[in-house]
Amino acid sequence: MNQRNNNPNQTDRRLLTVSDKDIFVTVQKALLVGIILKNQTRADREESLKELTSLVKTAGSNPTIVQTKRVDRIDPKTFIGKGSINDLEVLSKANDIDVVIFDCELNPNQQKELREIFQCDVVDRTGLILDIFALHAQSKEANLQVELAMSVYLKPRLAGLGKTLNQQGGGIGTRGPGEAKLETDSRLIDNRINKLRKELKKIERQRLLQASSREKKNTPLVSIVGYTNAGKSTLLKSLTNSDAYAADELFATVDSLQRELPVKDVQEPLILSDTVGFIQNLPTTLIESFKSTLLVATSADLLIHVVDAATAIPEMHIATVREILKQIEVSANEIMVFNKVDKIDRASLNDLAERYPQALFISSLKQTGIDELVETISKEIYGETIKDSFLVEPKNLEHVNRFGEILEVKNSSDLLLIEIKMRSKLVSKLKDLKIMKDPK
Ligand SMILES: Nc1nc2c(ncn2[C@@H]2O[C@H](COP(=O)(O)OP(=O)(O)OP(=O)(O)O)[C@@H](O)[C@H]2O)c(=O)[nH]1
Ligand SMILES: [Mg+2]
Repeated sequence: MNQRNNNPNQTDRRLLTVSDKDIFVTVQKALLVGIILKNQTRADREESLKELTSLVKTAGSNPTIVQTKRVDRIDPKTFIGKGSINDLEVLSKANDIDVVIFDCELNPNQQKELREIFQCDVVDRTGLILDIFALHAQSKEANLQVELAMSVYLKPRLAGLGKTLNQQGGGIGTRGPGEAKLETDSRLIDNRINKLRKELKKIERQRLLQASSREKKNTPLVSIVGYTNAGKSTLLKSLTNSDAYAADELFATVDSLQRELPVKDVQEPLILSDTVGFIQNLPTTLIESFKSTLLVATSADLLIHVVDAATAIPEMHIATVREILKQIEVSANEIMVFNKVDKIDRASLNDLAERYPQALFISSLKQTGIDELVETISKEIYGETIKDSFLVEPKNLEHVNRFGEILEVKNSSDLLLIEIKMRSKLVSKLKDLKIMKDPK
């Protein structure tokens, strides 16, 4: 079963940061700092705060206070500027905050400066996302990839963390995936990064070999992609009756999982894969490290782009996913699928249908729209089901079976005349076998 252990002590073990004080608290009190940039709409702001809150909860901390700060110009020392920092410092002290989390990428110097100001741990968006990936990594491949991404992130920050690491033996970004402790010796971290890169290169080569053997066998690969929490794993489960892990957490899946999907009127199933979700400002170190896992998307013949129909900002989710797909050079066609339609009213559904006329609308949870989706995938890959007649040499009859259902066989001089029900895009494969269309 691909089910996570529900270790009751998990929150005690997995704190965002580790300090003397943390030993006595079960769930850390976090001060969340949302960042308002120029040109952001209200919906953008609200959704990104909701997203930050979910990230913090998924990481196992308690979002005790949520604040937003407007940033018109990035302050080189503190990112948000002195005035805003003073307000937050007061709040942090008054509420006995354990960790301050900024919804932006802080450079190592800013992070060091802010730690000194707040006198507690300061985490940025990248650190937070890496922490969740470390918490959720299951396979050896995902563990190596997360460790690589974390080591690259940690390397320039070691100087700022030095004292904390020596005194307390840990800190944000120092707890690797699983039970592994990250290398925190600045002299050794480069060796570890090189070793991880080599191991991952090996895995990538194996994956490329698998992809080319799949191509040789003509087995199509359909990859489910989309924003995190859109319902990708639930869709894979519902399409293939499999045991994928789905949960109301961000980045519940950080591996890739492949299952067979049978197709009507085609003998061989195609391969359907689920993989890691995307998010706004996904750390580039993660994208680079996850190259081998993301091969399921880069080598796919077709993408199913799952969008949460209930989000207030589908455009942003769609644009984010497309941008990342472009970055990792995915070129396959996509079927856009709005999921969770059971959560929205008819007016919102009509509105989405008008704005996205090519999209399909489903509920993976309530199993609505699933048959239509399977048929759309089948048509995209194999074409429509047709009935046609061909002239076949008797010795080739057994090959024909692989491409469709033979309805009738008649003798025609020294050839056989067959009537077959099959998918239209497979007809060219029959021609490759020199099986000729009946001229009549
Ligand atoms: N109401 C409703 N909830 C759904 C539907 N599909 C998925 N969900 C819920 O949405 C949450 C996320 O589902 P997942 O399948 O884990 O989403 P995912 O896209 O795989 O997420 P990550 O792996 O975290 O990126 C879970 O709580 C699901 O039960 C749906 O059609 N309707
Ligand atoms: Mg998932």
